[in-house]
Amino acid sequence: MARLITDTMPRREVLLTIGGSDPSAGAGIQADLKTFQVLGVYGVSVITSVTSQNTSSFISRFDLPVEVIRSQIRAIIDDMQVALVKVGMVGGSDVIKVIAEELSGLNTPLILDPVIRSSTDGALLDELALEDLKKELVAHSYLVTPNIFEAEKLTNLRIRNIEAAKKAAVAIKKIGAENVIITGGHLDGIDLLLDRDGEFSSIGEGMDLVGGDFHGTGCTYTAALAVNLFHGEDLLDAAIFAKRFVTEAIKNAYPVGSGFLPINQSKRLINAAERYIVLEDLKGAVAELLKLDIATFLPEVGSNLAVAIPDAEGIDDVAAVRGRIVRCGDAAIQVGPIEFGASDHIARIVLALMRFDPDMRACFNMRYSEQIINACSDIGLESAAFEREDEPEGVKTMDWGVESVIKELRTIPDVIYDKGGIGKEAMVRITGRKGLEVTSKVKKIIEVLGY
Ligand code: PXL
Repeated sequence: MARLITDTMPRREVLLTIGGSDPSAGAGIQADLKTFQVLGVYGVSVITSVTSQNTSSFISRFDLPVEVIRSQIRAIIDDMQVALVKVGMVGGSDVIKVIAEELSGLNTPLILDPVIRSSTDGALLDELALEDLKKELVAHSYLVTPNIFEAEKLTNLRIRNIEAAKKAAVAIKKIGAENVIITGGHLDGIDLLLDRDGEFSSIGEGMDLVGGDFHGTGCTYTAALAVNLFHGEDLLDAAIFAKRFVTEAIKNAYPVGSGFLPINQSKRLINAAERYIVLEDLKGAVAELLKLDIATFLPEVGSNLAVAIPDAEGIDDVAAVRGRIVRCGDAAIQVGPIEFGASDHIARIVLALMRFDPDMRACFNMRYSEQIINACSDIGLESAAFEREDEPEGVKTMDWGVESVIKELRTIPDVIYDKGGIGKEAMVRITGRKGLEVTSKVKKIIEVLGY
């Protein structure tokens, strides 16, 4: 029977983000919640302001009545154990004061991302509220994470080099923040940390950093950092992690909207899940194949079943049987384990299929015989052939033959074969969307042939 959640079960702590809503979901509390979720913590949110913005422009801002903000905060803290609070967009002084009041009794570390303008240049903080932000929030923060522009506003200093960034960090610490990170600090994307002991560290040197304008980098950075502090990392390690995380999210930014691309916090997790799903499919499919009486259908060079993840870029994104499936007497045996990068030939065919139809991610090769091709037509599988003789010099047979067939047909047939050439074994290739789809085609073919 399923285990019941009882009153005695210990409850976990949550992370609270207080900030503005971004309907385009690139920044603000949407970015924070995505980051918390993908990094495995339960995030809760209190909305201070409803912005109307998208990837290219900031249209308007509607700050919620302070009593609504107060009521949201109380709803959370009356019910949940909040481990850390991240504060982002606050809008104006009234909101700042309510947040400060409500958090004052909590004894929960505050991480402040002192946002002032959006990437599309919308005002996220009233100019008149800057002093209250410093007095009520910066002064009580465990960590403040301004970018250069925000650090300049907080300190009235011009930051054009590392020395100026250091001075600004010291000035922000004087306001009362325990730790300060100026992001993008010395003009070349490197972050500057000034910690509670007065030690400076640079973060990002040697990393493969990416430039350009994106939507949601600041929010995601600070949210990722908060998660790591929550997990007990020390501040420098948490800041290094956050920098790497946001850099990866930038590299995988979503191609949506007409302006600054929203960054993608989940690519790594999705990628890991896709790889797992492919391995599971392939394990099941290879087990099915080995249950069939397949040995006589294996070519001299052996067979492989290869399956790629969606968006595969190279053979390392394609899983297959290491050492192939080969004939040993009357039996077919799997030589090595199922792994990514285990096939070159069949993996290349899969990549060629995917260039034409990204959903066609699997392929298996078997020995050629006329009976096999006839069997395919008997059971309604479409097949098409290419001639090895037509092969231009210096091309990779696998890619060329398969591509030429697809280009001519303008669709991917179930079966692509060739009758071989001098020193080249004739081959049949069965295509499909998944490993199990390919094996079910193979099964039908060999059943028709009486196996
Ligand atoms: O990235 C800062 C930020 C924070 N909060 C909201 C925002 C932005 C930037 O666009 O819209 C709501």
